[in-house]
Amino acid sequence: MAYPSFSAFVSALEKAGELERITIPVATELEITEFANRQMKSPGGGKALLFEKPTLDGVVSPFPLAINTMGSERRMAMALGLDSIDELARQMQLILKAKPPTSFREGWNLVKQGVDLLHARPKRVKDGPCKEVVHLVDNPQSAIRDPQFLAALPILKCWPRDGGRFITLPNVHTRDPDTGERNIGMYRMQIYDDRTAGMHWQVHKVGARHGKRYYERGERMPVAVCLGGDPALTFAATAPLPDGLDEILFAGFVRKKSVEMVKCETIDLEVPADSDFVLEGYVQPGETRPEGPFGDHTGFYTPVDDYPVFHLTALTHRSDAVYPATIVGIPPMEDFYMGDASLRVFLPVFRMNFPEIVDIALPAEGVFHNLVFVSIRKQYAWQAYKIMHGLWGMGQMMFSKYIIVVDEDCDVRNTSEVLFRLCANTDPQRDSEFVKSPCDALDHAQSVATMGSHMGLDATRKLPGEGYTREWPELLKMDDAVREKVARMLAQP
Ligand SMILES: Cc1cc2nc3c(=O)[nH]c(=O)nc-3n(C[C@H](O)[C@H](O)[C@H](O)COP(=O)(O)O)c2cc1C
Ligand SMILES: [Mn+2]
Repeated sequence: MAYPSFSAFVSALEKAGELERITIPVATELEITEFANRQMKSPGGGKALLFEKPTLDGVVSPFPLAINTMGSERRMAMALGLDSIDELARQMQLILKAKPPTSFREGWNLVKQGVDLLHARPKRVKDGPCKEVVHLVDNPQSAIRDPQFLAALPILKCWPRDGGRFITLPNVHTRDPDTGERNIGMYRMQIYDDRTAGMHWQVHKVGARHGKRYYERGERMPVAVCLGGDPALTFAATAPLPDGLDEILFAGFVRKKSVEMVKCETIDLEVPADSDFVLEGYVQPGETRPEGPFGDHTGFYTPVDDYPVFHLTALTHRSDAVYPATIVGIPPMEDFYMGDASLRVFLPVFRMNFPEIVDIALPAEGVFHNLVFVSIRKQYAWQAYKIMHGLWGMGQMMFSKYIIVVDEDCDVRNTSEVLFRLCANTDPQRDSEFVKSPCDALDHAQSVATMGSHMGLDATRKLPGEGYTREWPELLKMDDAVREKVARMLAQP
């Protein structure tokens, strides 16, 4: 199911009892963070919040602000129009397994897949709700008399030591100047003034790669930033899609409906017509400016660093636009649910490459890249090492600082169970592996930014072929018959 606007999604959350309205004025500086953080830290991710009167210096913004809209398993599934994320994982599995059907059921599934993929193709449209209000930066006859551009938006200052206000849920559209291929990534933006902002695409991300090519060609880079619209688009911008997989196509597939794309007013890019806000502009390759500090998803302030500068040329928006926001910080936060959904959806892709993988989890404490638990059906000696190296070689999994491999009967979503296996099953020297690797740009632990070491730990039971000469002991387990009998006894009044 697709949502025609961000506010339609917000209404759906409210109907489902997943949203609380805050009707009193609340400052965009720190106060909204404190409200939202309390929700994000409550069991299961609390509720989404709709601030009707976000204020900046006591002035109420013309736009309401919604936060924590994807911050629970249920809301994340609702954002993608699903009852459960596993439905989407099953659809991915079907497509990967597509082959000539041998039964009616298989045939039917293939037909359904064909239709779904048809829906995935974006559609070009001439106009759209994102153009209901158009402000051109260089046009003195702009629709409003006293033009306020970025200053009109209820943009958050998230944490006390932040270097300023940051757009925290921006879908940043760029294009590869060589191939014309489009990319959408979520890269936060620090507001410098009413018309310029930082563009925090880290060196390993696709936006940065596109930027480098514009720089090498000596050309100005068009950039469009979309806020809101169908949350499937926001999810697609954050998902670590295989490089070259178009986020718009992926969003269309997820929501079972083509994404309608409309041309920008001042730059040669297309954006989803249902966006709540579109910031059109450009990055002048070579121009950088200090960005940060920012209270980051690592739970620490990431220090000031130089990043490209986004120059606004137009701001267009819906007349009923709702400003989408999130905060990041000490886990668990809203982004945990977004990352977990990505992982579940792409588990079939991992399994296609490594059939022995049973499940993977990124526990909240590891803030995505620091800690990966993976369970495998082990068949041969040192298979755990093959999996570590395989994962370190797959897209953004290259950032995984610690990978712990366990046997298939260990539930990787239960951190306590994994720690038990880790402690019980490893000889630290024998079962660890260090490698050199690119590291997440936000990780402050390495001596030098963006490069350092990773560690893999083999917590599987050791096979005789792995040099283990003793007899591996058996894990305790109660007889099924006794368990069932006691369950029956307990059920009696
Ligand atoms: C809330 C949130 C904020 C993020 N902020 C940034 C950021 O500022 N810079 C960045 O490089 N990645 C950031 N990311 C991660 C990227 O969006 C993610 O790695 C994405 O897959 C990148 O897409 P790409 O592979 O198309 O570049 C953020 C993710 C989330 C969920
Ligand atoms: Mn991408």
